[in-house]
Amino acid sequence: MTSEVGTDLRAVRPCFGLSLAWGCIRGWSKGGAMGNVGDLPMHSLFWLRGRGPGWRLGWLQGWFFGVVGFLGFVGIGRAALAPAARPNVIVILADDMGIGDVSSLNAKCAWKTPGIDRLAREGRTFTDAHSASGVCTPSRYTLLTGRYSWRGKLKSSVLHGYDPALIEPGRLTVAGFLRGQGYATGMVGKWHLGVDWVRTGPKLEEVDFAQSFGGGPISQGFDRFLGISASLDMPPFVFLSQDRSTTVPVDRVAASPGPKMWRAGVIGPDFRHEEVHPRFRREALSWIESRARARAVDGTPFFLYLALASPHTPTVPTPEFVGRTRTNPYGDFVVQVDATVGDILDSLDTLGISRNTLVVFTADNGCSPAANLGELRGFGHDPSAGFRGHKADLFEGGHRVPFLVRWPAEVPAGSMCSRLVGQLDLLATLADILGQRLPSGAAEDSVSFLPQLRRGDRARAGREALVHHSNGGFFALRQGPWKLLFTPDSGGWSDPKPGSKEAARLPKLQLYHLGRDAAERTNRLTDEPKVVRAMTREMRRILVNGRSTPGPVQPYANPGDWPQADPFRTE
Ligand SMILES: [Ca+2]
Repeated sequence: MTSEVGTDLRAVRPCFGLSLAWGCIRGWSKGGAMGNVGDLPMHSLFWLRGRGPGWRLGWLQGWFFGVVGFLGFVGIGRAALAPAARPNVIVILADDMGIGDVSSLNAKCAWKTPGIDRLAREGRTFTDAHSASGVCTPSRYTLLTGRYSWRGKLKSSVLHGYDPALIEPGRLTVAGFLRGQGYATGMVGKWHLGVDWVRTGPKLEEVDFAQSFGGGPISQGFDRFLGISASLDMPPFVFLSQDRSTTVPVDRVAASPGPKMWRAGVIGPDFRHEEVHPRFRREALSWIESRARARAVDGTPFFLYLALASPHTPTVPTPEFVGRTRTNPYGDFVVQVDATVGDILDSLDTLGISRNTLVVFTADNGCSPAANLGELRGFGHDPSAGFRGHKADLFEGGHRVPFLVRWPAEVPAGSMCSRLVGQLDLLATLADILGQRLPSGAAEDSVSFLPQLRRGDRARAGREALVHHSNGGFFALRQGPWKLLFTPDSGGWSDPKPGSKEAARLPKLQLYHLGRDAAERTNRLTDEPKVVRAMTREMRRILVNGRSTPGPVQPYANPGDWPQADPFRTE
């Protein structure tokens, strides 16, 4: 398999080379008669006046082909030699997995993750990388659009399986952008961004599953989709293929208790929760193989967004993984996720496309309490690796996630980066890789981390601030080592919870210096009033401008009832 960089461009380079050679010969043979080539070009037209038409035509042809040939030879040569040209892109997104669940990121991890660790060994590990939210839907919106989810209509919490589409029609997504660049785009897994079902009545489940739906992956830039509408614990329990359900569910399944927790709802005849992860794995491997073979023939690169529904609840590792970690079902399920990462890397090797395939592994938010954190502590395991809090929170455990990138053609193996990056930076980064400018109304909060991919901490350009968002719709701003939480509490599910008596006794804001206090224990609010004022101003600027990157102010959903944003909407 040879589908590496620039193959198609190299094929045309000899044409320009021939043009250059012919132009040189033709131009020199005619120009030589001038006796003084150095007179050109200022005097050339004047000098040509005394010559016959045939001579002039030959002379001009020579220079024309010479110049075109030279520019083509140099330009195409540069493009062909730039390994950044059109890598395949695979983004693997785990669901509810902590930074401490990866053995290369946590010396005390209670299990080994050889698949993800291979990415660390062969690529770059980002240690200060974040999902945009502590929960699924807003995190996924932001990853795909490069725009903070809270600028859209969802101001807190998540969608469910029957909710309408969240991504605005016409908004550029990573998939839409790459498709526009000639990529084949595929998604396998959990969408969780709403679809516009054909409804048969006002009740939640009154959906015509025989009809196609709008607003899903196929409407948002993906050529191919196989997956589920929301989390694996949320009905409807049906597989979706392209823009329709693969079956019409007629049965109902009762709610299941944890750790195999799912809600009651309709279920398709071909749907078993335990078989969802294996099916996503098979589908991803099969699509990668078919696209790799297609690229070898037609040069079309591919983008795969593999949005796993695991290790989120229901915690259903398949029999070969049950008991593997000797911890609990969550640990076994994490190891199954890791094995899938390893299988994908192996398949890239087999297909001969590892070198120019950019692979990202990350998670949509931190570990959930549903993993049974107390039980894991008994095994010496902390899914947040010492950071405070967990899924849903503004604390680091909510959104500081594993983020590893392997791209052998461009990224040094075994490298680290401690600079601040976010999943929302994917779109700007891919545009940067492809040398494209994004429209001003797209990816309003996305900053390229290509400099960090190449140079790590030595890179000059990079993200300077990042907004965090919680399940409760609360905000925090990160800037340099400082993190300002605009709440007295976690903003999510860990203590102190929003609205709790404990929170009511605390200062309204929390300021932490993550460089000295990564565990967010000492509130520096009263010590650093200037930092608090400056960061509050910055948060306001980011909100009211409708964007955080340079460019014209952009519209955003700014309803009257948005109490979490009130401190930033008024002077
Ligand atoms: Ca999640």
